[in-house]
Amino acid sequence: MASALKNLSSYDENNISTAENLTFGIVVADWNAHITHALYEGCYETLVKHGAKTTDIQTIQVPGTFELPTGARYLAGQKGGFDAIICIGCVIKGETEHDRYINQAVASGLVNLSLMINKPVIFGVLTPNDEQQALDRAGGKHGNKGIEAAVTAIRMATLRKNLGESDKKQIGFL
Ligand code: DLZ
Repeated sequence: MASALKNLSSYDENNISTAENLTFGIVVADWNAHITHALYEGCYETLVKHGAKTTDIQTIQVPGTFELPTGARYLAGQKGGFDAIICIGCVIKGETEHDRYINQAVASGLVNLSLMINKPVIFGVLTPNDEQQALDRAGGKHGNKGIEAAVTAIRMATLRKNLGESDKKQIGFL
């Protein structure tokens, strides 16, 4: 298995731009809260560690992963918006195919929102086959996916700023 020997959250801490002047919205799903809250802690700590001000981070909670795109849309519509929005959830495979429907809908919803608002919307969603796989990726042997989500948000928000992408509203968009 590709992830067998790899801590998925390893990254070069000295090669990340500062998050000092960036703003972040975080949406956390409450389903599987013991997992998602661990992911959130990893995410939040990483943003702050790289310079984000706690006053520049706004967090909201939604019932389940399926509600992440809607929560992210609400945050995107807040005055001033955010440089990046991070969505955190965990859908554990069960007896039925609910996980496929939720995961596909959420992945599409988040990428569509990102393209619509021209800002990064990060998919910090675990899609494990069982709870152990989730625990392994929420502070366990494969690291913490929340850390990866934070690093991705910083990188993408910085890239966007460096390319001079406009915050101006466009007709039909937010
Ligand atoms: C209904 C449901 C199920 C069965 N499993 C999960 C899950 O593993 N992880 C998760 O985040 N949410 C789950 N949900 C709830 C849905 O995301 C959603 O909140 C409800 O279907 C209501 O729209």
